[in-house]
Amino acid sequence: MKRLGMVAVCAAMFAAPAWAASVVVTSAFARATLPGSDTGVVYMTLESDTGDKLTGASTPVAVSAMMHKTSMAGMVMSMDMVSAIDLPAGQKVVLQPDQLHIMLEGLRHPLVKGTTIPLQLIFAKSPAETVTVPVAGFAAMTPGG
Ligand SMILES: [Cu+2]
Repeated sequence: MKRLGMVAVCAAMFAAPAWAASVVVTSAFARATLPGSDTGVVYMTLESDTGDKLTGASTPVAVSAMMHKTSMAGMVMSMDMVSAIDLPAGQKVVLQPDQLHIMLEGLRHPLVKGTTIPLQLIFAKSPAETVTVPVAGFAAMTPGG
């Protein structure tokens, strides 16, 4: 009996890192699109206990979902594609207006305030996660905006 107990404990210990490796996603929201626009944007807060990278995203509602970083060069605002977003262990990484964001291009339908869209996030180490992203106002700065 005692030996069986030990086996169970070891199995639990080996299983633990798989749970710890998942990335916690909070405060996700998309902005409602304006008439005629087929481009959307998604923001969220990501936190990994162990350190990870966001390496990609996809959604059935758009042809592509890419990671962008907005930067200012003088008075000119530009967006650069980033291949990955680093998630340092235990640190909250915030994707927010005028900074990092996920750009949805080729929307298959408008994003309407009060609805939700599914977004799959792909990580370097953690298993992919699908989050349900609420659509907020077209100029929202927060999920409730
Ligand atoms: Cu962008």
